[in-house]
Amino acid sequence: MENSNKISEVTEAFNLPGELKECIPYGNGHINDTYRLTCETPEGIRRYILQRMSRRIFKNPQELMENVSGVTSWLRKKIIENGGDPERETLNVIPAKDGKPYYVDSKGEYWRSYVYITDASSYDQVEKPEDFYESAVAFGHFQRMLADYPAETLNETIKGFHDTRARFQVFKDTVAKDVCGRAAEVQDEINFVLAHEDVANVFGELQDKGKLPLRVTHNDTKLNNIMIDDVTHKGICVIDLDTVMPGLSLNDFGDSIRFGASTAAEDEQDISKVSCDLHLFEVYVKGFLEGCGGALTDLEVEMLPMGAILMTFECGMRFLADHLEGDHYFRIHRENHNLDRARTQFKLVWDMEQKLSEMKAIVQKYK
Ligand code: ADP
Ligand code: GN1
Ligand code: MG
Repeated sequence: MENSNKISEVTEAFNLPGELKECIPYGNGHINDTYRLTCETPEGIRRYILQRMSRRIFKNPQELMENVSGVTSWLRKKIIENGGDPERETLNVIPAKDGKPYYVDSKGEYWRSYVYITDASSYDQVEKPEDFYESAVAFGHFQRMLADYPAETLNETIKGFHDTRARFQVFKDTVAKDVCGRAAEVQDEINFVLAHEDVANVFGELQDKGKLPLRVTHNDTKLNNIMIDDVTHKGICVIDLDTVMPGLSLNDFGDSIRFGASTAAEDEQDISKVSCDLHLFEVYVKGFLEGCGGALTDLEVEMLPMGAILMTFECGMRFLADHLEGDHYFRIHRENHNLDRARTQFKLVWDMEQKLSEMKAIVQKYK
């Protein structure tokens, strides 16, 4: 195994039971390096997740893990109060042998370990609408469980993560600098972004006027960040808590739509396959509003379709910016991978703009 010395240095740093039998790269996240560990113990097989946190992206992993520890302890308490199973319904941090919730290896890389959630799966595309509905309920419910979390104790793990207005300004600089000389080839995509400044600004402007509440939100609510129980098909556990921070419920809603209600994969190269499936949109609206349990304001509910457009636009702009900057942020697996991703997002934005009145009508049905 590549890095086997390093991996054994790391696995030995955590309090894992029995004998480590397997360590395999795991999952399809774009950010962290994830492994699944299998340990053999007298009581049977035990599995764990081991992750190297991206230092490039997360400038302060200690603060990040303070958030994760705080939020998972809070959820654990609430789950127990509600009669749930805290081993499966929240992430559980395995401390390092020194008691810290992370381990720093000899190269200065930060690692963490979680209990592996068994008999559950994360999906990269919706297979059954009912699963998408369950994920919506779970993401809405997640927000509700954190409604009274002391938001002031949360560290901002990525500054201005969903400040789309600020990201738009940074995007213009990125185009102007054009460090890789790629801008000329993607002028249509750049023009698409530049023509959408009003979209980039809309939530910032509403926030300036005090019209959108800050809530404790997940901020990365794509379908593969939720574990769906293999038997009950309930959205059992919200994972990938790196960006839990004060944010907008509209962004959590929107990010789920851009990923899960698309008729094609995020990196589909045949753009004609990409559109927003209004049935999946409807299923998600229903589940999310149920999961939020009536906590959203009238304006938040009204703006849900805009949330979908805005988060899809922001993500496309981020993919395109990363393509222009030389692919330093999102992990890529082929040439122009981030460009392909940006194109799917812009096709989706265009499609949702055509369908906006239908999306609004759907939201009215469930409010
Ligand atoms: P990234 O930030 O890179 O997306 P994630 O934390 O989302 O990293 O993990 C990547 C993948 O690993 C997830 O999509 C999921 O499939 C799997 N995974 C992560 N944590 C767990 C867990 N506790 N139990 C089971 N699978 C997990
Ligand atoms: C990243 O970590 P992952 O793969 O779940 C990214 C999200 C993007 C998403 C696009 C911390 O999510 O913001 O929407 O890729 N996470 C971070 O697929 O930047
Ligand atoms: Mg993830």
